[in-house]
Amino acid sequence: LFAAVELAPRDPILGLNEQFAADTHPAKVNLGVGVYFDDAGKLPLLACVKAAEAAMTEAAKPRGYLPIDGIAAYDKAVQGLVFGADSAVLKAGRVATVQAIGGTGGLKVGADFLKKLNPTAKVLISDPSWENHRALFTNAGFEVGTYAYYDADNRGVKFDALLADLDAAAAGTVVVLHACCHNPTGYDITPTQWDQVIATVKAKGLVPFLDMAYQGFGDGIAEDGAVVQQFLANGVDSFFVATSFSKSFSLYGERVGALSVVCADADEQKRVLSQLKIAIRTNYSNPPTHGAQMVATVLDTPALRAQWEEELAGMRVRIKQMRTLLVEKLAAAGVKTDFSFITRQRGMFSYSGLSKAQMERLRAEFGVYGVDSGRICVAALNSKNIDHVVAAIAAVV
Ligand code: PLP
Ligand code: TYF
Repeated sequence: LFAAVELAPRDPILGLNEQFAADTHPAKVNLGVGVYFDDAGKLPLLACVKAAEAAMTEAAKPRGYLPIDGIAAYDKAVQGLVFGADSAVLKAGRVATVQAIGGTGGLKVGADFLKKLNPTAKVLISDPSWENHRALFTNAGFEVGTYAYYDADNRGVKFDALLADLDAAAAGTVVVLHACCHNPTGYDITPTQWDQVIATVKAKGLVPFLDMAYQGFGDGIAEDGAVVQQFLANGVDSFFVATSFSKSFSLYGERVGALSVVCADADEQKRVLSQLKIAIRTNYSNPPTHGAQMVATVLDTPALRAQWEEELAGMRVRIKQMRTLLVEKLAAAGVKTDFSFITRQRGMFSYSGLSKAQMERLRAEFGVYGVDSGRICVAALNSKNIDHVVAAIAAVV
């Protein structure tokens, strides 16, 4: 039966983890996968999560099936975070939100729903984007193209080309947009540029699908979510938002995410929600309890929520410190290339501008693991490993 099955390529990012684990270099550093580590190099277990979990254990509940769209309090908390608790679209009952298996699950439920709704639509993702965007939408049956994004020469976003590509897209095209902290480049567009994107989306009848996997890692929870407010303020009456708490709650393995679909009115919302539930039911029936219950508990308990905001701010600030330190130490090491662009990038990643050959040397000679594209996870740098990383980069540039 399986004689003709071909060996699939490894995920270019997750595959690096295996290679890293097998590396015997004494000072090896994993800057490959997008995971936040604290200054001790440890994956944090947030105190707010620990407290929520302890409370849940104390009041241990039996584990029945959840509703198809998940825990109601969780969905409501997600809506508050993404749209603002007092948002007019929420009051009008215009948003359908479902709990999902990570941000990836939110994207997939949205993709399946969109495919049924408009089978001939195309999908555009940024060039480059998170590789799974292409794979996931392709697997859902879409033809996936790209819109211009990274400007290697000027270290930023090719904004005119981006706008031209959106302008040339057919009506109904699904446009996947990184709400903040663009993965992999680290370059975001400005609020003024968002206004232009929104105007084009409206004029051309495109379908915006915001992927918000890093809310709170750019400038703050509300600041990073401001793009959603901009879509609403500009009267975009239908769009998608995928939410992930993998990073912001350091709950990678619990698979906590959501999909929210903004609809034109409450009647549309009911019909859309019913279709999202079909997509969920035919994929995995209903979501798991534990992670979402922890997140709902944190978001709904004022003291825990305050603690979460503080802990998230701590991660955000530490990443920014590592960016500054990396730039300073590279200059101090005598590196002539100007790496100051690293402090203009946001979120977990930096497109370092290093070539595939240089990334391979970093790995082979120094045990420093980044992605072949030159992407490094700044959130995995710390005060102990940064000197080794700097020495390695200095040696290969
Ligand atoms: N979208 C982007 C841009 C990401 O970087 C990630 C990272 O994992 C995801 C979605 C998926 O998030 P999750 O791990 O919650 O599925
Ligand atoms: O880009 C990253 O590193 C994270 C983690 O198939 C990730 O988003 C990477 C690859 C993948 C799933 C998650």
